[in-house]
Amino acid sequence: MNTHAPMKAKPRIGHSACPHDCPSTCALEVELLEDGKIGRVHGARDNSYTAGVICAKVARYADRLYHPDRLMKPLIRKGSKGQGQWVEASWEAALDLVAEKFLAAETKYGPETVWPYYYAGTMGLVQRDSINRLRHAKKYSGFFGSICTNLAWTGYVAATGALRGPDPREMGKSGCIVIWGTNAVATQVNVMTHAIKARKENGAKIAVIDIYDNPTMKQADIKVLLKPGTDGAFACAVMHVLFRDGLADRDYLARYADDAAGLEMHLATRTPEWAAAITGVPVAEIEAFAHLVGKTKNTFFRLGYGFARQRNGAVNMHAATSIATVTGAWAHEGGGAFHSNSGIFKLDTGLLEGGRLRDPNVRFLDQSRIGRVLIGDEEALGGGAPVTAMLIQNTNPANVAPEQRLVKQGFLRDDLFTCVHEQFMTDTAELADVVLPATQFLEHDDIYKGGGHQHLLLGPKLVDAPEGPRTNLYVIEELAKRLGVADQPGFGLSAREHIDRILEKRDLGDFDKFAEEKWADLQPDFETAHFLRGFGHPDGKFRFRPNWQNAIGPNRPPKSMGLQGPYALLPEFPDHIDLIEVADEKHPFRLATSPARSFLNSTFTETEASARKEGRPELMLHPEDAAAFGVVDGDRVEVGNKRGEVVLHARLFAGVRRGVVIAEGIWPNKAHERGEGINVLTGSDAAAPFGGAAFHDNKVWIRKAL
Ligand SMILES: Nc1nc2c(c(=O)[nH]1)N[C@H]1C(S)=C(S)[C@@H](COP(=O)(O)OP(=O)(O)OC[C@H]3O[C@@H](n4cnc5c(=O)[nH]c(N)nc54)[C@H](O)[C@@H]3O)O[C@H]1N2
Ligand SMILES: Nc1nc2c(c(=O)[nH]1)N[C@H]1C(S)=C(S)[C@@H](COP(=O)(O)OP(=O)(O)OC[C@H]3O[C@@H](n4cnc5c(=O)[nH]c(N)nc54)[C@H](O)[C@@H]3O)O[C@H]1N2
Ligand code: SF4
Ligand SMILES: [Mo]
Repeated sequence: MNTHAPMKAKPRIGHSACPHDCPSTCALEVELLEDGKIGRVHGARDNSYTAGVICAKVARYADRLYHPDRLMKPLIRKGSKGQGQWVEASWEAALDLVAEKFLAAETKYGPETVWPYYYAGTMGLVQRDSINRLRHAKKYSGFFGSICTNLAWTGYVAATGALRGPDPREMGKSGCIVIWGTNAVATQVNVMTHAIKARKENGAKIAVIDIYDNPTMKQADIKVLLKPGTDGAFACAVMHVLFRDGLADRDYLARYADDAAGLEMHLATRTPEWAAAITGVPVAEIEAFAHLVGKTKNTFFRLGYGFARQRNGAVNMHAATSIATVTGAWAHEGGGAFHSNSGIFKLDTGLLEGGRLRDPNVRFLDQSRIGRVLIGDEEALGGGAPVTAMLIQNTNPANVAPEQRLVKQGFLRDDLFTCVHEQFMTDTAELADVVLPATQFLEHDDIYKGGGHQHLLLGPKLVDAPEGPRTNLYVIEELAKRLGVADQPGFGLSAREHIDRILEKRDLGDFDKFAEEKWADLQPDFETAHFLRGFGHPDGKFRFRPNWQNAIGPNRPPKSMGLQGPYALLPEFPDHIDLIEVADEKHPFRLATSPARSFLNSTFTETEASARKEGRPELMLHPEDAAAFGVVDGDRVEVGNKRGEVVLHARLFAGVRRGVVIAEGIWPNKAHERGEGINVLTGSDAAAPFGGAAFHDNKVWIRKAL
């Protein structure tokens, strides 16, 4: 007989996937409470990559789902733009107004005047990418998504010819893990799970290469603290030492590389002394690192995005990847260079995205250059019609895009009509004409690909949305009806039907199968993943000499767009190239705008726990640099360059090189004095070879704020 008080019933568990723009794409277990609400969110223990671990911000998802500031009603602007005055409207009335404005704009300037603008606030294929179907059906302006992955992917693919790599779970078996330019503790926590497993179980060494002693470097056995934008120089010197000291795998090179002899000759002058002067890393540390990775053949190079957010980022990514080829690491279990597995999934999303409706003559506009597009810059517009109408989903460009002053100036134009579909009143929503409330991921069906692993995961609807918010798919479908394209292929299907079709085309079953099995592991076999049957280029060889002009890349914009950085300046072999904003007398500091642990881009800035943990917008600077300005901890400092200036609070921090400053997190603009955020300082110029934003590459001046 049970004499104890009745135990509280264990909550039911719903299975899902994290929808956020994070390479970890965690498999989630969501507590479903009896009142229809969610409790805590946990990482799925039986998913071999997530392995039970998720970040703190998603564990507390209830804070975001039931947030009192969540948007609940369609809103139509009253008064002038950005004044914060709205009238509530019915969905019918709001959608009618959007359609009417889009049709009027089209009548005046042609369809390219409408620019659907979206990004990865949700990574769900259905809710994120359905906007493309509407865009193609209506021949609206194209969207070149350059803001995040372009430089990194281009550099990696220039080397390997494919966007995939060794199974990231192999990290657990590596002898050495090099975490390069990714603050994994903050930005993709599962990398740490597997790296630390290797340290515990095999005594593996963890090396971290970054520009400040961030939470990831704090956990490292070997810390390489280099100057921003100098990873190419570091990689060259490491390879120089590998050749010099007999640690290059010459048999592997003969078989798998395009021009090892040429590389060796080129590197003759790229000595550790040469690199030490450029990178700030002492010769002995460069040599020790080279010996470590040269002798530990099963070294796993885990290459992140951050170090590619420099104007020479593609070259640096290519150079870092090259080390694994010189040591022959690829041939070993637990070895090789991994950046992203995005290329393994090969899903046919043609119906979802309206591929067949696409007109190749329609112009493309660059996501990162939205400021210039909106202020009517001829070059950014490709000489075509002005943009006078926008639909924005899952992104917050007034906060996250570079050249923020131009972006805001553009959104404030009276002849621009903007509809923002959002979960919260973001900086961008505040500048809109119509704001539509969006569901959150637990309230709709979708399917997600892992970037940092190999699972395709289902995220089914687990709870009912409150009255008000509607899905992205709903908005696209309702606009399609009003804009006269609802009879085109791909329209009229539910999210579940889209998921069924995508899965069936790849022989992966259907929605119901995934609801049962939760995910599918699509990791290619060992030989393929390690490129043992050859790299992705036609001749199967790794490219030490990439053809930058014709570099292939999953992100390559249409040639007609004419968008290219100064590719002619890119080097023939891995090298250091000063395409970056080199510090000068007027701008003695180099600023990186690195991610904050408790935010995810502009998301979670609204949740109290995250904002409390992050404190306030700060500038981390070396105590000796601070002293030179008479700045003490907590002082207000003004940071500026030709693009503008912002005020931040100084945080003295010895874990950064002199001359380098770090501002963590994309705080809302309104969290700053003057209502202007950190992206006032970042540039939108297209980096070589073909675009991408260099968020961590800014020369700035600093002064004590008055
Ligand atoms: N908590 C949290 N998680 C996130 C995000 C977030 O904002 N917050 N953002 C998400 C998104 S959209 C993405 S794309 C990923 C990105 O995640 P990561 O791949 O980690 O890339 P970043 O966060 O841009 O930068 C990583 C590190 O690179 C460093 N870095 C900057 N310049 C250089 C350089 O020249 N050389 C070297 N070696 N290091 C450099 C930065 O200081 C930072 O510590 O993270 C995702 N996850
Ligand atoms: N200074 C600086 N700027 C940066 C970066 C940096 O490192 N430094 N990183 C850059 C990078 S890598 C990226 S990827 C960008 C990302 O920047 P954003 O694209 O703004 O990224 P998120 O904050 O992930 O998502 C934006 C919005 O999507 C909304 N959202 C989420 N799910 C849904 C949905 O289902 N429907 C709708 N309608 N909305 C939804 C969220 O509420 C959120 O406001 O920022 C870039 N900007
Ligand atoms: S934000 Fe990243 S680490 Fe956190 S739960 Fe989502 S996928 Fe996992
Ligand atoms: Mo990103």
